[in-house]
Amino acid sequence: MSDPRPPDLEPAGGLLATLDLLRIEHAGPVTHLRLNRPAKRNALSDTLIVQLHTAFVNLPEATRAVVVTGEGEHFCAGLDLAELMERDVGEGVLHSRMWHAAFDQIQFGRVPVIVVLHGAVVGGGLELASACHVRVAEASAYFGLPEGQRGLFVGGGGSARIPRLMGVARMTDLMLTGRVYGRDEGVQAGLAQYAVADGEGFAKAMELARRIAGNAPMSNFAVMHALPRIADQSQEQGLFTESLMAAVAESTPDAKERLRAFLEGRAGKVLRS
Ligand code: 1HE
Repeated sequence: MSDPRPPDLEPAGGLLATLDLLRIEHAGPVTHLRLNRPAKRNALSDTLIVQLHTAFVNLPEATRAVVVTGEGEHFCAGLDLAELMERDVGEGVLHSRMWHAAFDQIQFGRVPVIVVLHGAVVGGGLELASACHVRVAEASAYFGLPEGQRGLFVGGGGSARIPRLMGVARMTDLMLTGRVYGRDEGVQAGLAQYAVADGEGFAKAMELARRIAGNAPMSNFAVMHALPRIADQSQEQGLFTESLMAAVAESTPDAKERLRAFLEGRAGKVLRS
């Protein structure tokens, strides 16, 4: 993935700078987090999973959105298969729970996450992508769930998250047959919301992240935390949850100032761009 770097990107300091399998930079309110294990196609080793968890728990206070990318020719080759050989049942459960903790921190963390997908987005790589909120797919991206071929099952939250994007039937097909979706098929199936040319994913993601970072934090929180939970509730319970969340969001000083700005002609209109 080419990377037209915005001039204001600065390397992270402190704890985030010590995470050697990630490269983390800040551009104002946007934090860019890059999987940095290209020699192994960004395969998700235990250390990389722990570092992802650490990074998302320790985002700077000023961060309002995160962009995730992968270094090298592929976004992510999934689970590091070299680490799998000697695990027993108990260790297997704990390993999966470690992935859940890390990916939950992405989906249900403090700020929205935009991910750029290119090359292989397979197995645990697709599980990681599905924990993010907005997915931008470059033309080279392809999607697969080769767990069946490897004698495995998804363990990083994929069975809960991926069917919510593409449906159980499509995921079943990918897992049983080893079918691989190209970028356009993936977008059509709901695996990504934006399709861009090769090399344009980072710029698109930064543009989206800056827009998202400009929203009221409570509105972003509601979208991240209330929306998926309401989707899992009955309509009756969902409507009640919605009322509570709506009242919280609109009562913030931020919301009141934004409404005032619109009514006084100081805020942008909703126009087709
Ligand atoms: C790896 C991994 C990996 C590459 N674990 N080492 N995931 C998979 O079944 C996908 C397996 N990987 C591949 O199919 C291919 O590597 C790719 C299509 C992603 C990339 O192909 P290519 O030709 O660019 O690279 P390569 O030559 O295959 O790999 C380069 C190196 O990365 C090589 O190591 P080297 O030491 O010989 O240089 C590979 O062994 C290594 N590598 N992928 C470990 N995945 C929570 S449950 C989740 C379950 C899953 O994710 S299952 C799916 C696993």
